[in-house]
Amino acid sequence: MQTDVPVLDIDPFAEEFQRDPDPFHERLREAGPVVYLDRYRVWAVARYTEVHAVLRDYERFCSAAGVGLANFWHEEPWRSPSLLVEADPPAHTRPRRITTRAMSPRAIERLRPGFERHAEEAVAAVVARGRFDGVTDLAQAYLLRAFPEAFGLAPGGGEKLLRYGDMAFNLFGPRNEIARAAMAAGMPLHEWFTEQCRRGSLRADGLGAAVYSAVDRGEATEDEAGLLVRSLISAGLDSTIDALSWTLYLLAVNPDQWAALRDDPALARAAFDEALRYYTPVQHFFRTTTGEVRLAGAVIPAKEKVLCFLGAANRDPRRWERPDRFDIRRRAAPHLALGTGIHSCVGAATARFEAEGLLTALARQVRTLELAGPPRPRRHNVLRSLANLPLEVHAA
Ligand code: OVM
Repeated sequence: MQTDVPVLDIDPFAEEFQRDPDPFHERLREAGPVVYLDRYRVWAVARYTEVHAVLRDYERFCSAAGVGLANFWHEEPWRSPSLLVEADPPAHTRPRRITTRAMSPRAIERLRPGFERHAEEAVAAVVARGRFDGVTDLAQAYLLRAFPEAFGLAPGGGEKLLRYGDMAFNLFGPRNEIARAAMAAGMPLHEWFTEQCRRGSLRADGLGAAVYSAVDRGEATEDEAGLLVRSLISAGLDSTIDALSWTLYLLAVNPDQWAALRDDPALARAAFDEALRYYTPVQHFFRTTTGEVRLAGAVIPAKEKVLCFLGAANRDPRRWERPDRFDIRRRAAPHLALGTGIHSCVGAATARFEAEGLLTALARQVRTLELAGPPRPRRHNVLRSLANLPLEVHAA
C-alpha cells in the first residue's frame, strides 16, 4: 500500500462515532482526500469533490459487489441483491428506467392530496396535545399512513415495514451487535415482507402496481417487479422518517429559520433539503474498484471497497459556506444526501412531496415550535437517526 494515503484508526460503526459523527467527519475530511480505514481494510472519501467523483464514476467504482461493507465477490449477500442499488450498467439500466417511470413527477403528483390530508391530520393531532414526540407522534404517525397508502399496501403494516427497513439498512454495515439485534427483529418478517411485495397484495392505483405495469408491457418478469417493489419499500420509509425528524429538530432549535418558514411556506422544500444536507440520514454507501484506480493522487488497487461519507461531504467547508449553519435559504439541493449520478435516490421526488406536505401543514397550523427536552439519538450502522424528539407546539 502507498505511504502517502493516511491510515486512520477511525471506526464509523463504533458507538462513539455513531453518537456524534461530526468531529469524526472533520477528522476524515482533514486527513486527506483519500484515507485508509485500517480496522475494516477499506478506503474512504469524506470531501465533497471526491465523494461526488466516486459516485459519478460507476465504471471504476461499481455497485455490483454491494454498497455496504460486505464484498459480494468474497461473501454471500444476506439476500438476493437489489436490481437497483447493487447493480451496474447494463443490468441496472432497465430496472432503473422502470422504477423511475413508476415514480415520475407526473405519477406522484397524484399522491399530493393524500399526503396533504395525512399531514394536516397528523399535525392537528399533535397540536391538540401540545407536547408530543416528534419522531413517533409526528414523523412516523404521518408516514406510516401516507407511505403504505401511496404504495398501495394494506394499512396497518407500518410497524413491520419499519422493522424490516431497519434491518435492511443496518445490514449495509458490519455484523456487529446492532446488526444482530436488527436481524433478530427483522428476519422473522422476511416472508411477510416478500408477500407484501407481490402484485396481489398491492392496490391497483398505487406506486407498487405502477412497477408491476412493466410486466404487462413485457419489460420485466413478475419476480423482477417484486424485487423492485422490495427495494422501494425497504429504502423509502426509515430514511424518510429520519429526514423528517431531523427537519423538525432543526426548525425547533433554529427559531429564526422556523419563523422564515412560517412567513413563507413555499420554503418547505428548501428547508427539507437543507435538513438533508445538515443531518444526512443515509450516512454512507460503499463502492468497489473495478481495476486499479487513481483518485486525488492515491492509487487504489482493484476490488477494494471505498466508503463514501455522504454526511461528511455535505458539511465540507471546501464546498459550503458556513457549513455548520442551518440556513433554509441557501441552495442546499446539490447536497449528496440522495446521492448523485445513475444511482441517485429514485424516491427523491416522493420524499420531497412528503416533506412539503408535512412542513406546509406545520407552517399553517403551528405558531411556536420548541424543544421540550433532550432528543435521544438512535444507534444505527447506516442511518443518522433519532429515537425520540420531545417537542412542544402552540397553535397558530
Ligand atoms: C434497494 C435499496 C436502495 C437503497 C437503500 C436500501 C434498504 C435498499 O435497492 O434495495 O435500503
